[in-house]
Amino acid sequence: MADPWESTMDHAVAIARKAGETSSHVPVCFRFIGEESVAAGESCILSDSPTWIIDPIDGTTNFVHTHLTVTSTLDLQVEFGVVYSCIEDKMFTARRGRGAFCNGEPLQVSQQKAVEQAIVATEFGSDRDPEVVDKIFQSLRNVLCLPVHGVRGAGSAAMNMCLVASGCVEAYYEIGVHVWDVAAASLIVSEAGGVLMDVEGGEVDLMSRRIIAANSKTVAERLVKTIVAFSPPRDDAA
Ligand code: LIP
Repeated sequence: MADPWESTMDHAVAIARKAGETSSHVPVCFRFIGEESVAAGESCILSDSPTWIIDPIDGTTNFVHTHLTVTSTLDLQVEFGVVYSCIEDKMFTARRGRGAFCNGEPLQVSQQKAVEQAIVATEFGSDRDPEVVDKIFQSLRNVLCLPVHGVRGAGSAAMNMCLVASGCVEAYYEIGVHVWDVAAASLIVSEAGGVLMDVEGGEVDLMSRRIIAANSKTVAERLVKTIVAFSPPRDDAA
């Protein structure tokens, strides 16, 4: 079996070389966006330079409490995405147009489109503002009462999205995530046949901190009608 990590790195190097060729031998400059660098005051703005979007640990609360799932996520301008579930030793990878894999095995989203039969994943996030918490609970109540078959949460945005890609859950939504939580897994979901949507419908914007990842447009659109939308400050706000 091909080593997905090795081919991912080969691809990164190929992109860097190509960028170098087309820029009159100006050295390629990789940029980084990460939870820790942004917390330290660095920019979260995407440019034309190849950019690694990195979250060393997604699911920090799980990690601190020695709970189940902890993931590391990497992404390069959504050309490819890597999510590593270190507790389970599962490496999720995707390259644009080349499919999504878990430990080298192809991933496919669930074919279940009846929302009443769906498992929906979500998280409570980290914002403890009572007004925000109220909206999160209103959405949760609405989703439960659709009704859906069940609601789950892995404690990691990236892991929830990999569960969508694996066909274990039909959808995941959250308002309050960051670009480094979801960028890599967004490609894994779409390469596994899933769809990404904003919580008010339309195209997802990874800097907007709002996301629906679903197995189908049908399920995503049912969630759009159900979620109480709000807009946290964008990741790329100046
Ligand atoms: C967290 C996510 C979690 C989400 C939080 C937060 P962290 O990331 O994994 O699912 O609810 O909003 O973004 O802080 O563990 O990297």
